[in-house]
Amino acid sequence: MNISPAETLAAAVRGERLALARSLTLYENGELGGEEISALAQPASEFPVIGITGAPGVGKSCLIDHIVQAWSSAGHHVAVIAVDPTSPITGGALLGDRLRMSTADSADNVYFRSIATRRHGGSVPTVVKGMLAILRAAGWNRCIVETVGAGQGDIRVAAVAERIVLLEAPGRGDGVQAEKAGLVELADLIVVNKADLDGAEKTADEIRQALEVATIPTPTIILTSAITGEGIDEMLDSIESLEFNPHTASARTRECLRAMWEQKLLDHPDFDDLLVEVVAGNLSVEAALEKLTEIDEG
Ligand SMILES: Nc1nc2c(ncn2[C@@H]2O[C@H](COP(=O)(O)OP(=O)(O)OP(=O)(O)O)[C@@H](O)[C@H]2O)c(=O)[nH]1
Ligand SMILES: [Mg+2]
Repeated sequence: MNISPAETLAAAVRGERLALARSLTLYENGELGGEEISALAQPASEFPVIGITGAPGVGKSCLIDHIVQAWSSAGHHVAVIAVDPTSPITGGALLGDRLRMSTADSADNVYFRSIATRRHGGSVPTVVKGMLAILRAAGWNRCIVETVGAGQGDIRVAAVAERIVLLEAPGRGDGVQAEKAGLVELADLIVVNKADLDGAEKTADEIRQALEVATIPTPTIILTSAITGEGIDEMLDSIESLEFNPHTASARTRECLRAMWEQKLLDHPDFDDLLVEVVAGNLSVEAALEKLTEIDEG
């Protein structure tokens, strides 16, 4: 009756859905290590992981619902990881997502999972990366990561994806804000949702202008409405043919390296002890950093 984490993972890879849920939880809880995950065979020529990011409420979940429906009816195995910022305030939003996604999740070839950033803090990108590896090894050939695009941490989560779709909506006046957040330079595709509302064209223009000023190669900008269905097919076609872009790839890779570096620092066995020493005044921050980044040549 006692099934080991490794056996559970093996069952997940064989396609057992319950074992998949358990494996993801085991991994989230640190009971399945990075080595086991790295050892998983990843299917070759996989469709890129799509990150969907944008400010709260722009319609990420609604659009993902459309994508999930299209892909699952085309016979793909679609998995969605929703990274939930989970403050007491947005707790309701997660429930909303769950309800909205519930139709999709009941299909055999759709899998929905949310992860709470509250539990993982700075290690969210690493956790999401590991989960994606499990999902892919288990045959989920189309993976989506939904993440709220606001701060630096969110950018790092988005950077875990292999193509990034940045969502905007009219009337938020944050075309420039998104640029400041560094998200625009990661975007392979920009979608202005809520095109059924006034100002969507204006928002698209503002983004174009901001990109021109920043001299960033302008990605395709598409207007959609998750409500009326306008632009959805065009968005689906675009996602289908998102090419590898060296510019966004290097922006993504930079964020991934930063996230991994930070993780490495936090995981250092002496981290807590050094912290105590610095606080006690026995060590400078610089000296602590030097110790943490010393290269082990032994
Ligand atoms: N008018 C209009 N409303 C939309 C559209 N898409 C989504 N909404 C509404 O916008 C609200 C937020 O939609 P969500 O899909 O939950 O947005 P989200 O970006 O996933 O939100 P968070 O996950 O909380 O960041 C909901 O009330 C939707 O009904 C659209 O195209 N037009
Ligand atoms: Mg959402």
